[in-house]
Amino acid sequence: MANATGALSISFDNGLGSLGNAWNIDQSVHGQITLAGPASIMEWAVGPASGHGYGTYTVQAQVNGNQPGPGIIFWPGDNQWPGQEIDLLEITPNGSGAQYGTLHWNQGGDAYEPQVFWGVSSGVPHEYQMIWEPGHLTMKVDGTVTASFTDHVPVDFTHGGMNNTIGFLNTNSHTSLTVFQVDYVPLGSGAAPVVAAPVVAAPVVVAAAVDWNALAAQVEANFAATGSWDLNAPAIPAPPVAAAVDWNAIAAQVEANFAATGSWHL
Ligand SMILES: [Ca+2]
Repeated sequence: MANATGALSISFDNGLGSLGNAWNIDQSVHGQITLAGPASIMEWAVGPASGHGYGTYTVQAQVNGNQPGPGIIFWPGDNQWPGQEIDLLEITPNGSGAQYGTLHWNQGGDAYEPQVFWGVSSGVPHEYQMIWEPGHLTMKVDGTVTASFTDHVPVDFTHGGMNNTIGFLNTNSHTSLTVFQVDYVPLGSGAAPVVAAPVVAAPVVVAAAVDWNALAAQVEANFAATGSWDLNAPAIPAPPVAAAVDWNAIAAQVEANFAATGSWHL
């Protein structure tokens, strides 16, 4: 649970912590949760202060399968989409099982930048980490930087923008996601005093809850319409900014970039 400094630690030894918006979660194994088939769990997103801001998010998790379905999702605190969605894990649709991260923003519609986590395999546990700082979003898997974003990085609530809530999703009967541990440490905590994030009262009404069933249906409808598995791109019309992702082209681009620069970033 969150402590006075705003840090968060959920071991699943004593329930679901702040992940109060849960649906179809398997808690049969002590100390972990599994999303098998359609399932979702997230913190309540009821306003821009919901969730957390700048800092380090660490998730111990394992995905099984090589199709789109599992997701580590940081949902916009205000529950509005298109918007400030950040995905720390999804699986590409090309059958390779490649994992990737995505930064979304609203630019008259959904716009997004995906980055492939090259060489990260499903079927084994990994430590997924996101470091959200002013102007820079970094993703790591098992301590290695796998994605780095410097454009369209959102501003957190404390600094005049919006927070994101922690969530996990699975939309595919051929995939699963098991989460062992979730930790969040605010930026600068332990080094300098930080401004405590405003406390949002627990909602009594469930009206603002994300309709994950609708999201899952939207994903499939969107794929049928656009050929893109992007989680939340509107099915009709196609996003005005973001075109369907050509994963083969991205992979080629990544390799070319690495050959040219020694960096795996796009
Ligand atoms: Ca645990």
